[in-house]
Amino acid sequence: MAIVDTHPAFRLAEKHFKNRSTAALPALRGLPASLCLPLLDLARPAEEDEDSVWRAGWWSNVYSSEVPKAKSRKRRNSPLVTDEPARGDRPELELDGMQRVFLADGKEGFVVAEGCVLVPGYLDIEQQKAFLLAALAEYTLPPNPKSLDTHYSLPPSLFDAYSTTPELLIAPKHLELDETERNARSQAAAVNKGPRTLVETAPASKLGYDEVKRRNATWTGDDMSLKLGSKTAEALMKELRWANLGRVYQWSTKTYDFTARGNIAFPQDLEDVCRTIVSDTPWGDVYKNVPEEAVPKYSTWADDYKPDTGIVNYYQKNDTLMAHVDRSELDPARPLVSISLGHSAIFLLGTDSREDPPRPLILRSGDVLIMSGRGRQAYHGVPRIMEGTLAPHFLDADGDSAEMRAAKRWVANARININARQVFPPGFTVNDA
Ligand SMILES: O=C(O)CCC(=O)C(=O)O
Repeated sequence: MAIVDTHPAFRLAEKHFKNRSTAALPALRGLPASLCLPLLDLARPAEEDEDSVWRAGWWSNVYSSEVPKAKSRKRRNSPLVTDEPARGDRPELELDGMQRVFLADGKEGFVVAEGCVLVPGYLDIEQQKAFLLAALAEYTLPPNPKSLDTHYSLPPSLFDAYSTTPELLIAPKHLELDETERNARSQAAAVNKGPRTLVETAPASKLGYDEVKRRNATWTGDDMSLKLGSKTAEALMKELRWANLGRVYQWSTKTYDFTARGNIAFPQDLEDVCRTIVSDTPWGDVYKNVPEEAVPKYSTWADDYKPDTGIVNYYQKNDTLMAHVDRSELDPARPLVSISLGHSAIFLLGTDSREDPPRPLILRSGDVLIMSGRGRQAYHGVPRIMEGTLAPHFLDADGDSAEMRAAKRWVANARININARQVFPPGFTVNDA
């Protein structure tokens, strides 16, 4: 009897790119149309030798967990890259039918899905380094919440400790509990242990401000783990998964915190970059082939787009981000601006149904993807951080500050995504008392 695979197409594509169970890297070409659309690598350099994806053997289909070692120069920062792999031929770039747009600053963008524009290499090398440092050293500082806060009593700057005293031992928060509190929490955890309940994920645009605020009132924070041991600053920096910028997002309820507690300033450097790219994008061209009823009111974005929230995702080489839709913002069509730094990644961009095969894109360091309009309802995810693809400007260089050396040490095995959104439409009065 034939075995029928009942996974939706998006899930099958995720499994394909995630797969580490065999010695071969996942194939990037010749993929069946039932699994995904042809892969796009829009930021690849013209010269093969400058292409870190090709250099790392991604077009060879021959996996080498030890990828190319530089012959003449010791690359302390390329642990994912050692012996020369069989590299294979780079395929021709298939851009047939791909709509190009030109930003006001002359940069070229590609409309990769409805309302979604990828601008390859939007950030130059200096901007990439500055955002790398900001993402690690600044965006992780209080009051910005981050994934480790619930569980560890962190020093004021974890990155500073990683940089200067990596062996510093950091204790888990549960050790601060007295006996009574510990017992109460462990009993509550045992009661809550049953099957996980599905969290209501209705879009905020449908729930409305008042309902979200009502839900905020019931939120008691995430549960601290009662089992963790102490870890070094070095180890914890590698366990960091996210930091929250601006308006606070409550992961367990999938809503923003609309109370005063959730009102945190959004970083100015990030706001500037996001506002510039949104105002420079020719939205009339982006939406020229879209049915009128699906075209958002983009004409004011150049003036009134103002990101007020964001997430920094920190990926180690085996980390993935499963298919999801971001729909907790009150206006579901305003742009979400997403910046890639460090190793390249496979990004899957689908439709509003997980049954449709997604489009795989290679996102390289410096690329910026903007999602808007109905494209904001598209499932997307990151099934693979691509081994061996660190851009050379993240390798050690003479003259690097101690902080930059630490940032490069961290990114040697990692990728960062910084994304920004606008929760409140312009003119919306926030009553966050
Ligand atoms: O890492 C990425 O490029 C995407 C991140 C993302 O989809 C998200 O944070 O919602």
